[in-house]
Amino acid sequence: MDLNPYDSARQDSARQDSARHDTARQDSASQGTGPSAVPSTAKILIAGGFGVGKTTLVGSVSEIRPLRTEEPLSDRSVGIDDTHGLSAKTTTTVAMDFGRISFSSQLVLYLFGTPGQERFWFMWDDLSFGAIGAVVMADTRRVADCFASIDYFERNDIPFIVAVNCFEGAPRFEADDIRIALTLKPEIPVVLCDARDRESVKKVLIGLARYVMLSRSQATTASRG
Ligand SMILES: Nc1nc2c(ncn2[C@@H]2O[C@H](COP(=O)(O)OP(=O)(O)OP(=O)(O)O)[C@@H](O)[C@H]2O)c(=O)[nH]1
Ligand SMILES: [Mg+2]
Repeated sequence: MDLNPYDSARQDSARQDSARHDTARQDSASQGTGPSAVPSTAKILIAGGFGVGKTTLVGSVSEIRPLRTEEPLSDRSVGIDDTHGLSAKTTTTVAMDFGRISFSSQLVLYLFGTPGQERFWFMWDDLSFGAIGAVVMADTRRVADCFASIDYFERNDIPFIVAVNCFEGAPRFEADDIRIALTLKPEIPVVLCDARDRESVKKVLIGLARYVMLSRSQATTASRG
């Protein structure tokens, strides 16, 4: 496991951010397109219960080699970590995942995958610092596992969408049925995805970006009275 991965990821991302902004400024200067061509960067959290596919999602969409902090599931986790339906799962995230994706030159998302197990939840406040929004992943075989993430983002006023990771053999439901099962507000998007598929994950992230922009513009309108 990398030592202090959060710090190193922050330093890496700050360095990359700075380099990218410089490049973008040079590009926009050379094209004469002005400061509006500088890409916006945003931090996104990928959350959800144990083994729902957070690390897989970050890895399948990241354009850089993702930072992972995986440790083997040992005998000590028997009876604690429910691996039902996850026979291929041999490791678990103990700190975070980190990846990056650019949508054209205008929007760069930094993806922070959270650890799924309760014993690592003390890190969530640090991980969520500065995040503009979150994807809460759900597995229909264990829907209740995402309640803790939903509660956390509702409590902290962080906009989120729900992405159902469609494992083979898991029951299929319509997005509306899942929204009801999770007692979500009607405006919160629920999307079905395959965490292993880059295009599918990109649609999830675009859905979140749209929802965050909509939430912000509604909040601005409301505050103007
Ligand atoms: N069949 C199938 N397997 C998947 C899918 N997504 C993830 N997996 C597998 O499911 C297991 C769990 O995936 P992870 O990405 O490690 O889950 P996680 O949410 O990061 O797990 P923790 O960090 O331990 O909470 C792995 O063995 C993946 O290969 C999927 O969409 N379909
Ligand atoms: Mg993980």
